[in-house]
Amino acid sequence: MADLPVIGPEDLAWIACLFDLGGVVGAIEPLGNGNVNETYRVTLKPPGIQSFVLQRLNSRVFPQPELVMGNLLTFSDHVASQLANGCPFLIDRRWEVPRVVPACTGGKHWVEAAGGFWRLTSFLEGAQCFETVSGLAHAREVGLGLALFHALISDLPVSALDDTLVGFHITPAYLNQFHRVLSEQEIPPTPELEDCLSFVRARESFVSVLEDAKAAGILPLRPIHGDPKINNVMIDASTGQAIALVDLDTVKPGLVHYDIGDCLRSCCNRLGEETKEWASVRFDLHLCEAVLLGYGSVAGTFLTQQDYDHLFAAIRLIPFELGLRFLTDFLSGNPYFKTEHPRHNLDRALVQFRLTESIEAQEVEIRSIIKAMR
Ligand code: GN1
Ligand code: MG
Repeated sequence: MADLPVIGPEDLAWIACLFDLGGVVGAIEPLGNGNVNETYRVTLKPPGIQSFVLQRLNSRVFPQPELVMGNLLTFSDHVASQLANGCPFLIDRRWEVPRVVPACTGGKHWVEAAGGFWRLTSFLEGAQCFETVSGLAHAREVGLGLALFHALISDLPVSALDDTLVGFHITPAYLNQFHRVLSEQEIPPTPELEDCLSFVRARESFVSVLEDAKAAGILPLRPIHGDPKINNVMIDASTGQAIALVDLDTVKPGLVHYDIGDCLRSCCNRLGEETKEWASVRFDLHLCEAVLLGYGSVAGTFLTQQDYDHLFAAIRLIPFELGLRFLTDFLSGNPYFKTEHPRHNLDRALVQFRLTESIEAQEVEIRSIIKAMR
């Protein structure tokens, strides 16, 4: 990722104090391993009362961060009123939305400080997230959690949300960007890079499958999460139930197919997206079945026949798209995703392409799981 100003612990403490914390800052530690934003957990003194998530939004990725905050507030208000009115799916279930904490001055929910755009939300206590799925029950909860998330915003008009990340999940646009970068760069060829390039070339005609259906009015725009990977689904530590989806920067209009594809590419890869064993990556059908049955147990209320008809395409497309995004970033010198070493994004692309191949090889089985979820 291109350089943003480095922030020290003292800067973090005074930035946190610009928000209405209702207490004194005790500790601030890095949280999670997001590829785009910077995230910290802020704990108050004495510990154990309440903690918060402090984030610096990556303004190179989100050029209009105030619109991201606008979407977040619209989304939170909508879900809060759904919860207050009693949602039939949530009888006997805990469901939460992180609270967006106002800044102390200026009547806003963010601050611009130390060269960055910062916001603070409540940390969900008593809940955990995971980098890989622990088993079938967990997978089912992740699918169910995504469907609850979609159900709670299915009546929020997309016109209420801004497009905060133009081109996000528009695979043909990523392919165009890939071609542009490829024509401008001269990266020394390696067998792995050559494999990736031919992998992409062999699938070019398929990349517009969801966008074509959207343009034809077959698939409707809906409010979506945008990034419902496994570690964004919070699980209650005592019940094992999904209780929230976090990382809400990409809540905006889109296709639920992007979310379903993203959730499955993340959950059904038991080795995780950061594995170095890319040749061993497989798409796990048992986990896929558990996620889709969990999703389908709620989503029957809003999915149409056409939605079901495009699910397999989405499951295949989104890992391919992410591999293409990683590959393009590698070819461009890694300006977008944070990396730990120069070929990190190439390794990540190999994982997603291997997963795509495994999905293609199991098309018949995946289609029959989709049939059974209705
Ligand atoms: C990015 O930053 P993080 O890890 O929450 C990316 C997602 C990718 C994901 C892959 C805004 O999410 O689209 O699926 O990396 N977010 C954005 O791990 O591009
Ligand atoms: Mg994210």
